Amino acid sequence: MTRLCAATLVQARAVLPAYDRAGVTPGIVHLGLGNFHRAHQAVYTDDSLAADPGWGIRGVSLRSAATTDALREQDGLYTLGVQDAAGLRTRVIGAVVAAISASNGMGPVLDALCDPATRVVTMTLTEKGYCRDGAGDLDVEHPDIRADRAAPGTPISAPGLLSLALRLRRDAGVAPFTVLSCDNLPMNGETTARIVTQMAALTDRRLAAWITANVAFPSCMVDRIVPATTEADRAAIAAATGMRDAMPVMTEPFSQWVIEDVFPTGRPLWPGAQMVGDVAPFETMKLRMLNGAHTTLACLGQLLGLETVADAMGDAGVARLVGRVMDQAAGTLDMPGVDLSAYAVALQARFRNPALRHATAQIATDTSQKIPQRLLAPIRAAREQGRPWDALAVGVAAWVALTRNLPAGDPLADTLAQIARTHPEPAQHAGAVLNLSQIFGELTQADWFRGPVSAAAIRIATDGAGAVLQGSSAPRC
Ligand code: CS2
Repeated sequence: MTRLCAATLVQARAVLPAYDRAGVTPGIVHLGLGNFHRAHQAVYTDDSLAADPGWGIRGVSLRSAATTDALREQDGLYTLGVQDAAGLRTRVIGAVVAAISASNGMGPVLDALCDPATRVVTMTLTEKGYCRDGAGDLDVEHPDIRADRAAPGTPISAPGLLSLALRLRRDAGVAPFTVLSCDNLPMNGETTARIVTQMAALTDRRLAAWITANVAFPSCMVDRIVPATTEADRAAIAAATGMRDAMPVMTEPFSQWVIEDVFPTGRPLWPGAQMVGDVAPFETMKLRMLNGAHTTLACLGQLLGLETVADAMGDAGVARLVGRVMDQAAGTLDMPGVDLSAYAVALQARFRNPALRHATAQIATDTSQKIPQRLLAPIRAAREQGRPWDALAVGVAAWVALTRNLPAGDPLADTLAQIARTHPEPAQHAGAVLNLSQIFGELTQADWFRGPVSAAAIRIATDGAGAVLQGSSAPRC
């Protein structure tokens, strides 16, 4: 079967780029060339290129070369498969004009970042890529940050790379780029600004001040469900398009991007994105209602042996709890004019999408990094407002129970494995996990929180996750 690439593009049975790719020039560098970026920001950018071809994306993989190697063989082209009960729609995305891996050295990455044509740097690093400590500041003891402090000219962390690129641009008299974090972090713009300036300050205080004065870090809320691609997905794309594509991405019809419109160096049109003055309410809504429910459902799904989100939603007890998580999260929000019940109904329909095989194991990855913004923040808010939070507590308890057998990969995996080894008894285990201040902060000392969460975790460990899914046996808060 013919491989998708520039020369064969016209043969693909799919919607093709609506612009002449030869005329596209790079304007964006994206750090973290994973599936999410390719199904989200790259699609909005693809929609912009007919009107303004100056915003091609140079995509960077910071860790592995597998994605960039495969994309280079396809001249950056890949198929987007949009799936729901109605079937599969395919479209070839042409916005990625170069694919660069950092695994063979940062030179080419720095060249792209320092190119004056690069006016916007977007990133999807996942939560752990920001190297934050429990308070949300740069973790100066993080192994990557320690390495970058010792050798700032050859960074391996994203904060180190951005801080060096901004220094090189300042020294060369080139205007800085705008930095747009597209990760599921609260105040992702502010968070990125903080870690990058703190990184700069470790070696050059004047650079930190220059960044604060000159670099824009808008926040944004991103939303689209994008499962990891499977062999079956590749086969389905090949059957639909008639082309072999090593790098297709499957997703849902829904897509949302809410962006704080602060781009002193310009930006693509990004049709369909919502440009706003303050992203925070959208971000909080999505983190608590969608991602909080996702994390709860993923941990329960893992405990119950339910492989995908749709499978988990097919379990009446899990589905009921997911609805209650969304209700309780919604109760903590202040969103005048937004119908949060309708939002919850729409989210549950998206979770039930029978065509998407979104693995609960995928969402359960790195949960230690996700729990604070997704579940602890709404628990704190609900408690302050005197609202119920027992369903939110089940999500935390499910994770605590899950860490008794956590697969490797979580940044806290070693610590959690040691706790599981040294505290085999469920009550002691829950107590020791809830002592982790880098996750739970002041909640480590709060009996009102520890009591119900450890009761539910003990129940799960002794009687199984099904035991906390009956409404009456959920912890009383
Ligand atoms: C998920 C998100 O993997 C996860 O943690 O909760 O990737 C989720 O699918 C997206 O945020 C949806 O926009």
